[in-house]
Order: sequence, then structure tokens, then C-alpha cells
Amino acid sequence: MNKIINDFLAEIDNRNSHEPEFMQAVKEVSEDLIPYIVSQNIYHGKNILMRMVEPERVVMFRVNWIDDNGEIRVNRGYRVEMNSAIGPYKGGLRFHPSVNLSILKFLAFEQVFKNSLTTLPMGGGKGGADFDPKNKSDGEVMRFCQSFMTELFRHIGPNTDIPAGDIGVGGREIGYLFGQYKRLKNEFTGVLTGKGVSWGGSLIRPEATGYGTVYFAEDMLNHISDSIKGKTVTISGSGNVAQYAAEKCLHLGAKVLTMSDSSGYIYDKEGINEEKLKYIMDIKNVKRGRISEYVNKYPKAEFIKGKKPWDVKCDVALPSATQNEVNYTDAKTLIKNGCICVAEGANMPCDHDAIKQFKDNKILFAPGKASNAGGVAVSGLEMAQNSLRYSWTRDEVDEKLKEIMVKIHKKCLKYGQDKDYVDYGKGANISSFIKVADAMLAQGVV
Ligand code: NDP
Ligand code: 2IT
Repeated sequence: MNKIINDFLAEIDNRNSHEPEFMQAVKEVSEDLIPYIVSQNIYHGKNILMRMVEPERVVMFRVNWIDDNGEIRVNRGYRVEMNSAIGPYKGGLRFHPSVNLSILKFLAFEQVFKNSLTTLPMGGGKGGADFDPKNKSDGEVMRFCQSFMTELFRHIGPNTDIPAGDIGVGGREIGYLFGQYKRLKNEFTGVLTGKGVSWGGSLIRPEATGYGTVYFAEDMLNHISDSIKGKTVTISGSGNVAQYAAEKCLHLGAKVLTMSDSSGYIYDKEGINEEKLKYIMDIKNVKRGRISEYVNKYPKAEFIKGKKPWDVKCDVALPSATQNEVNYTDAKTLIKNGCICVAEGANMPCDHDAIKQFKDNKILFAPGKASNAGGVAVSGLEMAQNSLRYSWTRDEVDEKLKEIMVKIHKKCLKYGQDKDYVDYGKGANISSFIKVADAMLAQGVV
């Protein structure tokens, strides 16, 4: 079996050798899927995984814009349309200086499996640009978004490809992107999700990824007759996912000890309560400042510069910033300090060696494609509401989100439950694969 897996990965590596994040995501999925495929006559010999790792289409384009000093700036934009077997391409846009094809292909690949798990009819895609929204004026961000959409609009549409937010793309950017799409097409359609509620957005979409991650952690803990109530939680990141993960932890009676950004983390021994979280939201969303400002208002807390929060003793860890932010050493430290549950709010925040540590030590571990699927799931509900020309209440959407997370948990158990341990990664990979693979086989070699 190892030889089949290694031969497969060697062939993919040959074609994508300069794409380490993409190779990492493919490896993680292949180790679970290849043994399953080989054991199933309907999939074996159909080159199905090879078809899944090749994007259906990749668009790369120039984005020119003019900054506040009148200088002409050039960025690179992308959309990776990975797989449309079970629905139109769906997935976020990331604006961050690190964005490249490897990162977007890994995200698009993961998105295909994640979207399949949601139970909703969405294919997978991802896009973005190497544009850095930090320290840019609103006018600069708007001009960038307009220029980006001036090319992207011809490749997307409400039945073709529906982008949304991700790192560096929140409500403000979605607004500017939507405005430009509408102007170019002269059409008011649900072509993006994460829209404002007064112009086609869904209630709970901003909260959905963070809330969903905590619902999933709670489902995992309930499965071992435990709960998140009273637990200490460390969270990385202080953006959209981290903020609402923290909020839901507080709703469910857990104590949040840390949040972070790329400059370092804050550690508040007394716990980040609702009032303190509101202050963080104000720093990050309104003032667009840094997490270190927290200690100016709450001097009993510490700011630890340049470090990640995984040295802090906790029961539950929710990595919610970016890929590969939890490595082997971090995983060892978390386990040594008594952590029992890790649920990924971000995409691929735990590297291969960290995941192996969690599994070897039988720590509850949820891969992002399962635990952070709440965000795209509510995007799917936003699309449904747009098609109905109707909107559901906050409670209705929240209930549907909870139900979807429970269904994802059940799907993970179906293929991941071993005697005394659930391999959520394996459960998520196999369960999501089946739906996409069956659709691909039914649709022929296209
Ligand atoms: P935001 O842009 O709102 O926040 C990102 C946070 O992560 C910020 O605190 C940022 O700090 C930090 N961060 C970003 N890059 C790095 C880095 N290289 N090193 C350290 N910290 C970093 O993004 P989101 O909260 O939306 O996304 C966070 C993660 O969740 C991503 O992995 C994303 O793919 C994933 N995700 C997002 C979903 C969504 O609906 N938004 C859905 C599912 C997954 P700083 O401000 O210093 O850059
Ligand atoms: O990684 C993700 O699932 C997202 N960034 C959200 C995608 C979406 O279409 O809502």
C-alpha cells in the first residue's frame, strides 16, 4: 500500500514540485483515500484521485490600481476552479502578500472535500491576490477590489462560481467587489456570499465559521461524554474566525485565554470575557489595529511578541489564523500540558507531524474541512435564500448551522470510528470523497 501511495505522490510531485502547501494537502488526503479506493471496485482503476488533484481551470491575471500617491501598483490575481462535480465552484478569496498558486491550490483542493461534507450542492474553488490590505486606505482597497473584479467578473456567476471572504477579505471587500460586479453585469444576483444583510446577505454568515468550529468541538466532546463548559481554550488569530469562535466559547461557558495576530499573542489569565472581546472586535474591525493594543486597556494581561499561543496550558486549542501554525513541537507542548481537543478553525493550521502527534496520543482532532465548514455551509444557505428571494431569521440560520455541524460529525464517525478512537481526518476524507467521486463517475470523463 505504501508503494502505491508513494508512487502516486511522486507523480503529483513531478507536476507540482514547487507547490509545497498543495503537496501537503494532497498527501494528507491520499494517505486515507488510496487504501479506501483500492478496496472499492467502483473507484479502483478509474484514476479518480488523479482527476481530483488537477484543477478544472486556473485563471491568473494582472490587477493594476492607483494608490493614494498617484503611483500605479501591480498585483497578481487568481481563481482556482478545482471541481464542479456536485455544484458550482464555491470558496473564498484571500488577499495577503503570501498568496501564490500553491496556497490557493491547497485551499481549493480542501474546499472540494469541505463543501461535499456540508451536504449542500457546492463544488470547490478558491482565489485571491498577493495584495496586502494592511495600512491601505478605504479608497485604495476599493480601487483594488474594483480592478480585481473587472477581470474576475467574466469567470464567475451565480450558477458558475460564487466567491466569498477569507484572510484579508471581509464585509468591506465583499461590498466593493459586489458593487463592481453589479455595475459590470447590470444584474443584482447572489454572485458573492458574505454580503451585507440589507443587500442579500445572510444573518449569521459573519459568525458561522467560528460558531461552527466550536459547535464541532462540542460535538466531539459530547461524543466522549464531556463538554466545553468550564474548559480553558487557547485561540490563535483575532480575525473573523477567531473572534466568533471566542464568542461561542463564552456562550457555552468556556474560558478563553489567548488570541493573536501575526505580531504575537495576548494571554489573559482571567479570561477574555464579552466586554474584552468587544474591545478586540473594535481594535481589529473598526480601527484595523493590532492585538497588542489589548494590554493598554487590560494591563493585567500580557502581550507575548513574536510567539504563538501554544505554550499556554489549555484543555482545548482552536488554531484559527493560518496554515502551518501548529508544528510538531507545538503539538508536543499542547499534549504535555493536558490539551484534550484540537479543532481547526483555520485551513490546514496543523502540519503533518503535529496531526500525527495528536492521533498517536489519541487527542480529539478535527481537520478544518470538517470543523470550519460552518462558514461555507452558511454561504450555501445565503445562496439558497438569494434563490428564494427571501431571508431566514437569525435563529433559523443558527439552527440549520448546528444541524449541519452535527451531520458532518456523524459523517466523520461513519468512516473514522475505530474501537476507542475517532480518526476525524480519515472519516472526513472518505465521506466527502464518496459524494464527489460518485458524481464524477456518473458524469463521465469530462
Ligand atoms: P482574517 O483576515 O479575518 O483574520 C486572519 C487572522 O489570522 C488575523 O488575526 C491575522 O493576523 C492572522 N494571520 C494571518 N496570516 C497570518 C500569518 N501568516 N501568521 C500569523 N497570523 C496570521 O481571516 P479569517 O479569520 O477569515 O481566516 C482565518 C483562517 O480561517 C484562514 O485559514 C482561513 O482560510 C480560514 N477560514 C475562514 C473562513 C471564513 O469564513 N472567513 C471559513 C473557513 C476557514 P494579522 O492581522 O496580523 O495578519
Ligand atoms: O475556507 C473557507 O471555507 C472560506 N473561506 C469560506 C468560503 C465560502 O464560500 O464561504
